[in-house]
Amino acid sequence: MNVLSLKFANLVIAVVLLVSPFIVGLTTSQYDPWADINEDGKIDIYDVAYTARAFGSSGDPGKNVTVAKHVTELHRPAALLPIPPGSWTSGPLSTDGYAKVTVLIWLSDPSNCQIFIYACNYGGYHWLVETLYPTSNSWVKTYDVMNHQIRIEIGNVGFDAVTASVDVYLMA
Ligand SMILES: [Ca+2]
Repeated sequence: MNVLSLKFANLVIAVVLLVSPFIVGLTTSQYDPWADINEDGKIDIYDVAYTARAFGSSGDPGKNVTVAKHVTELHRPAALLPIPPGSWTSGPLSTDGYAKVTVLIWLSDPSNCQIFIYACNYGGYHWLVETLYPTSNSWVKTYDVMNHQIRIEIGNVGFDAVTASVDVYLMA
């Protein structure tokens, strides 16, 4: 066997080893986004080729990470809800596992309303975080999550019903 034949045989063996997992169906393992080098949603030969080109290089393994999908959740305890004279409460809304909570409130007539923001725990205790006297129809504020749950209360000291919308937006 001459040198050319040996080189060809080595090439054939390398190709067979490279493609054999694909031929025998070993590509059904769970998708790992860290192995998806070109971030096209599938692990294939292009990801292997990129790694092969970088073979032998070395350096700092720290990576710059761009988070494309924030973990968020939206609660809407009131959507154009009439609040008669008296008060309305959202009931406790879980904030567990989130870092920030944004409260967005719209009131048809804020002049006779007060907003109370409470932090609550699963033991039934609650703490008044803030009392607000809104001066315009729309009000929004972001808080650091301070306990397991948050509760929003709207007081209406007027003689007529007020329409309210309340959104609670959670972000990890
Ligand atoms: Ca890929």
